[in-house]
Amino acid sequence: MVGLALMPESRERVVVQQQDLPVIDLSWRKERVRRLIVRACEEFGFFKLINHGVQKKVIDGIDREAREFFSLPASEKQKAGPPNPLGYGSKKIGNNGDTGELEYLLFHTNPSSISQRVRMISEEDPLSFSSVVNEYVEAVRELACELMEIIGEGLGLENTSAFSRLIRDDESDSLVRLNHYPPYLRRSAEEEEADDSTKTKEEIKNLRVGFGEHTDPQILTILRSNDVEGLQLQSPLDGRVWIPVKSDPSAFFVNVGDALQAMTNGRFLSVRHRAMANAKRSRLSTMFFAAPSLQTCIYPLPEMITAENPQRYRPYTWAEFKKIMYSLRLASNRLELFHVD
Ligand code: GA4
Repeated sequence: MVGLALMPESRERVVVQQQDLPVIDLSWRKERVRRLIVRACEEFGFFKLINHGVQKKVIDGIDREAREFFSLPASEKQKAGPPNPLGYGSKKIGNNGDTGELEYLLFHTNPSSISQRVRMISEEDPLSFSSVVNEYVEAVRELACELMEIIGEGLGLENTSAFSRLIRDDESDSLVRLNHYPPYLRRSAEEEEADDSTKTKEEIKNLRVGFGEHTDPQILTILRSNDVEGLQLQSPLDGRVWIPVKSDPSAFFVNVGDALQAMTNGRFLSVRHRAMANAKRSRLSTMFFAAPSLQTCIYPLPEMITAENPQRYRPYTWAEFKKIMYSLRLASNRLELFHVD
C-alpha cells in the first residue's frame, strides 16, 4: 500500500511511507525470476536487482572515476562539453529549455566514442577513464541482455535471442550517463557564505529537483547510485504520488523504457520518474540506456496483440523516435504520438 498524507501548506499529496517496490534476486530459481520480473514490469515498470553478478571492482572503478571527474575544476570538465547531445553538461538538459540541478557526462557506448570523448578532457591519462567506463558498459550490457532473455522467456516469445540481440548488436545506440547532483544547500563556496534560510520555500523546492520527471525512451535502463537517495517513481495508481526509492549501492535498479512498452503493446509500463538532489550530500548515479540500432523497427510483438488488447502503437524506427524525442520537452509523453486509435 502507498502511504499518503495531505500536506497542509500545499494541499499536495505526498508519499510519507516507502512503498514495497519489487526486488528480484537473480540467484532465485529461473522460473520464479521470470515470473516476478514480468509482473514487476507490468505493475511498476521497475524493479531492484540483487545478486546481479557484476563484479564489485568494476563498479568501484567507475565510481572512483566519476568522483574524480566531477571534482575537477569547471574549466577542465567543460572541455568535454557542451553536450550535443553527448559530452559534459551542466544544468542544461536536451535542446528545448529543460534544466536540472546536476552535471553529467553522456557517452555513446561504443568504445571508440568513449575514448574520443575522454581525450577531450585529459590527454594525460585517457586510458584509465575510458577502459574503466568500457569495462562497466560491457558488464552492464551483458546484464541487460540476460534480462532481455528472461523477459522474452517470461512473455513466452518464440525467439528470445532476437530480443536480446537488439541490445547486443554492434550498431546498438545504447548510452551511458554519469550524473552528479551537488547538495542543494551550500552548493558552492560563494553560496556557503550565504544563509540558506534566506531562500524561499519555492526556491528550495525547485533546487531539489535534480532531473525532472520523464520516461526513458529506450528499451531498458539499468541504474546504480551511491548511498544518497533521490530516485522517485510516479505511482502507477495515482499520478500525484511520487514513490521514493531507497538507495542501495550494491544493487541495480531496472526500469522499462518507451520502446519496451511499445514492443509489449502496453503490457509493460515505461515508468515516469525523476531524481531529487539531497540537501547536504552529493548524489552520484550511473545509467546504462539499452537501445537498439538506429534502423531497428520497433513494433508491438504479434504475441502481445490479442482481441482484448488490439495493436496500440504503430511501428517506428529508433531513428524516427529519436528525432521526435529531441524536438520535445523532457516531460513530454512521446510514445503517445505513436498511438493508433
Ligand atoms: C531522458 C533519458 C536519458 O537521460 C537521455 C535524455 C536526453 C538527454 O539528456 O539528452 C533527453 C531525454 C532523455 C528525453 C527527451 C530529450 C532527450 C533530454 C531531452 C529533453 C539521455 C535520453 O535518451 O532521453
